[in-house]
Amino acid sequence: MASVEEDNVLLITTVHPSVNSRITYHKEMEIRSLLDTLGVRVSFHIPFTLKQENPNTYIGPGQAEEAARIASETGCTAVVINAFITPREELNLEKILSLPVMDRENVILSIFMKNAHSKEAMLQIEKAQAEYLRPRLKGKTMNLAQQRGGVRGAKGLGERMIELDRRKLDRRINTIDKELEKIEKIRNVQKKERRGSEVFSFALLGYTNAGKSSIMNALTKADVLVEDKLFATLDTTTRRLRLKNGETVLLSDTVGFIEDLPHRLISAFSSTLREALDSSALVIVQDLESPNSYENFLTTINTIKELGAEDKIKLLVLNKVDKEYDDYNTIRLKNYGIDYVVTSVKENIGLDALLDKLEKITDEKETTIELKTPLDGSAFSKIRKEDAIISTDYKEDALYIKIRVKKAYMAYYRNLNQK
Ligand SMILES: Nc1nc2c(ncn2[C@@H]2O[C@H](COP(=O)(O)OP(=O)(O)OP(=O)(O)O)[C@@H](O)[C@H]2O)c(=O)[nH]1
Ligand SMILES: [Mg+2]
Repeated sequence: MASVEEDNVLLITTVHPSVNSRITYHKEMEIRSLLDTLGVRVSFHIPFTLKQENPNTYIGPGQAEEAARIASETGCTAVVINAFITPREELNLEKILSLPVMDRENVILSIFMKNAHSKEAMLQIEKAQAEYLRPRLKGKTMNLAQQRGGVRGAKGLGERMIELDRRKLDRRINTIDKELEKIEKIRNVQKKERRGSEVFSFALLGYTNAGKSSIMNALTKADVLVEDKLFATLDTTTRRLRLKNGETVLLSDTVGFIEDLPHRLISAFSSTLREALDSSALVIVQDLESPNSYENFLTTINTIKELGAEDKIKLLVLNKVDKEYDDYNTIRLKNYGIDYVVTSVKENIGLDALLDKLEKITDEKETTIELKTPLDGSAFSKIRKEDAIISTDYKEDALYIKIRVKKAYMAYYRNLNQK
């Protein structure tokens, strides 16, 4: 079995001539960090300029030949390409290179597989992997598939699935779907119970490695795994958080986003993500440290849109202010139009201000209150014009008025209640 030291990977990145060098550099750093998370060692990197994708080999045939030559000269045992390539392109490249080829989706799937702990996350990732592998089974020789084991983390993908044929894969996907349905049913019951209690809930969302779990731990004393690795968190964890005004809210930490998150994964994890997005408000965490902090933030915003949650109340947390950061990106983040707070979990900066903001958001939330008032209707003049009367009900003992009020005014209205 291959060890980390033996991994000897040729990394191919492709650059469109119009893309600026800062973004190109960031993308290279990101795939390197993804591979680092997998424990894969890159020994050689080729950046190819690519105007247009070749339908047979993704990169140009001449580039594929050049990569084959370099791979053989440097003794590489596998090739990673930082792009989503089709099964056909992959197969053709493997033939030219005589080495297993792993694309960006395979890298991300392998990280998810490595980091999944709960039964649900494991089922979700197994389904995504089975779907990824299904069109790739044809034409793969057993030998090549076994060689995939040469790339760490891809091992599971090659070894566990290869002896399965397509029909068996389909049956497995079916069984997984049923198991996931069962889990979702339980989740829906829990959700209903939570809704009934009208507890305000916040979801921490954002680019991977931004510090979501660190914030969760700092605010709730939860013991969620924090790691300087991408996709450390795959399961949603929810904890109670007591605000300074005494109110208890819920805070959820969940899976991070990345640019070009495989669609298969978004749909495999959609129920987990939806649960988070069902919260009353979204707390978007973005680290300032990344040279592409603004683009990363836009990826989060777009993923939230894709999941249909763009209308939720949002708060932006700009984390890791203790690190060096890019001024231009930071100004753009602050001017985006979402209320923000600047924090450092490491240096304990801004966490108190964050709690204040969360409190303010819960205060803005509207709720329904029923007042018991004197029958003479004198209470009407005391109802603020901003608050909507939903119903009035004259009963023998009192006039009952239902109104929608902001939480912040609950105490004011409670005082109007007839004793
Ligand atoms: N310097 C600095 N490091 C931080 C800060 N907050 C978090 N980190 C570090 O950043 C890394 C990632 O933190 P996590 O809390 O795991 O990030 P996450 O957003 O939950 O990441 P995923 O679950 O992988 O998506 C860890 O090494 C943390 O210790 C901060 O304010 N300053
Ligand atoms: Mg996390």
